Amino acid sequence: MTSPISLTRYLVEQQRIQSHIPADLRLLLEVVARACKSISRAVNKGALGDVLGTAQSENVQGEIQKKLDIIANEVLIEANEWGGHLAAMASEEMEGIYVVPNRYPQGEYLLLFDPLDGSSNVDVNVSIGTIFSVLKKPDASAGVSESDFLQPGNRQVAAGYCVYGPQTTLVLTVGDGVSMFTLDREQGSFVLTQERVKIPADTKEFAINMSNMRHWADPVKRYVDECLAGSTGVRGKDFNMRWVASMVADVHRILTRGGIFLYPWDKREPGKPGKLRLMYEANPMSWLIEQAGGAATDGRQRILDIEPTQLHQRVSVVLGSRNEVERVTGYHAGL
Ligand code: AHM
Ligand code: MG
Repeated sequence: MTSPISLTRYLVEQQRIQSHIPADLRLLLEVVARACKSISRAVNKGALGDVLGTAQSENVQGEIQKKLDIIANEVLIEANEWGGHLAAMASEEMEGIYVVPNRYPQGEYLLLFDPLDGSSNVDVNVSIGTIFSVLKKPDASAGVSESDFLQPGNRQVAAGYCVYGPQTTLVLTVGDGVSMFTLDREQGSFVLTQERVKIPADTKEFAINMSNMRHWADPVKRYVDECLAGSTGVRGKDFNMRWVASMVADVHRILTRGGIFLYPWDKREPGKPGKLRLMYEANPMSWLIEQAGGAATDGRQRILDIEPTQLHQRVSVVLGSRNEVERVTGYHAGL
């Protein structure tokens, strides 16, 4: 019988045997995973832990924060600031970057996160998650600034998420495929439960918030209309629809059984490229999807090639099974 492989062992092997990651990055990922365990505990307590409901504050995007948004943000900052592997952090819930305080050594990595994605689902006990992305400081000079974070997603050195659902699952890439780890609560450790995750190129399942249909641009409307027409339409097959309203849960389903996820630009706020954030949501998820053989675009170009100009930049997102994403991207190009 082979013994289960813990996240720690997996990362040591990635470092030592495969030479995929340096020691500092391994430590960083271990600390992020530890923080996710803590967040998972808080999420699990629910009403017993006085963690449900809204806080009396708004984040930089003008969204009302949930208590758990703030708790998760603090857990991630406190866990990561002292280890010596990071120069700074950026979060969906903080206006500016968080530079590692002088009392701790500064490392060469930059950590970005959405501490609790899908937090509108917290109070109704539906899956939510933490999304993270790791970049390297572009140069070895002392000090760190916001502009150091403005690197395209193709420069990420690690990315992942932890979904807090019926199981707590950590999903990770360091550029060598996608691996999944399930939290063993008795042991208190993440255990490798799937390696080399692969998304089928074709699918019969799409995910989009249909209530926005009247606001969509024509290529998106055309794609969804064709899915809805089912076996009697041009696609010649029936489609199923799912929308959890937690990107982590929707992406996790797509990594597990395929599908396409769209959060497109729409006419409600024409000046805004989309709802989701490039640096905390779209980039890490796009890299995971590509590493599993899928594709991710903003409807026109590969998300990972977008040169960011702002930390909290928004973007349209089309990701998942390759052939479907290419179809939607083709419709935007007028094909
Ligand atoms: P959040 O980071 O503030 O939770 O917002 C992001 C979430 C995604 O997880 C999800 O895909 C989307 O917002 C749902 O949006 P909507 O409520 O418009 O369907
Ligand atoms: Mg989010």
